[in-house]
Amino acid sequence: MHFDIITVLPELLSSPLSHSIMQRAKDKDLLTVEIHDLREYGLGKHRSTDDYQFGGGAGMVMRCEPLAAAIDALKAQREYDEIIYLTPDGEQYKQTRANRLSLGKNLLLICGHYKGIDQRIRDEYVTLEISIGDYVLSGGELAAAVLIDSIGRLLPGVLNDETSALTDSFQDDLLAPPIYTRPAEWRGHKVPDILLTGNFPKIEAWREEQAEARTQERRPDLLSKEDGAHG
Ligand code: 6GU
Repeated sequence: MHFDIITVLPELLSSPLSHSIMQRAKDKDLLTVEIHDLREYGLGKHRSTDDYQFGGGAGMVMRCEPLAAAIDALKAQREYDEIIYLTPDGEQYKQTRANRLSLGKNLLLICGHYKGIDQRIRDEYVTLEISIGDYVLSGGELAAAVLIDSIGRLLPGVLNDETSALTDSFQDDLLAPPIYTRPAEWRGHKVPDILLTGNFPKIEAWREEQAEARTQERRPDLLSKEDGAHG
């Protein structure tokens, strides 16, 4: 899968995507990420990419022309499954969306800064708008990294048995159960006996029960979802 990212802060994106699972996905060529500096399409001597808002108001807006030039250049090279704008007023990002996006081939991510991008770019090019939660970030870059990580780890061959996505929280609308490793007793706290029995059907049943209890306790909204696995 290939990601193109348009940003005014390319440095912010390279590091989070260069470790662990993401780096392995890239090394195996299962995931390719190209970061495009919007400044290269900026206007005039100063390569300007933003301007004041029409109608007044605090904060700068990212101009149409540099964004359009960057997007057009990329669209000439690739067919995109989605052109995504990362924005706090977008659709709230969920595992189901990550699952669906992971089936695509090419995604273009547009990171906004300042107050955001001119509405006309959204109208003209953007096919999907995503928010990663109800709080405001200074720009879309960290949100783009969240998308790439959450989608990248779902690509066939990226995870192994040890890191399998099938048992993740949210994958079946349940939070993950508690997990333990050695030692079997630490500061007087024992690992639940069931996990030491080797009785795998019983262990699986216990995990399911724990996952449901934890979800009931912390995220009851997941259990009452109409379209969820638990009705
Ligand atoms: Cl996608 N962008 C920004 N700037 N802030 C956010 C966000 C995105 N999602 C939540 N807050």
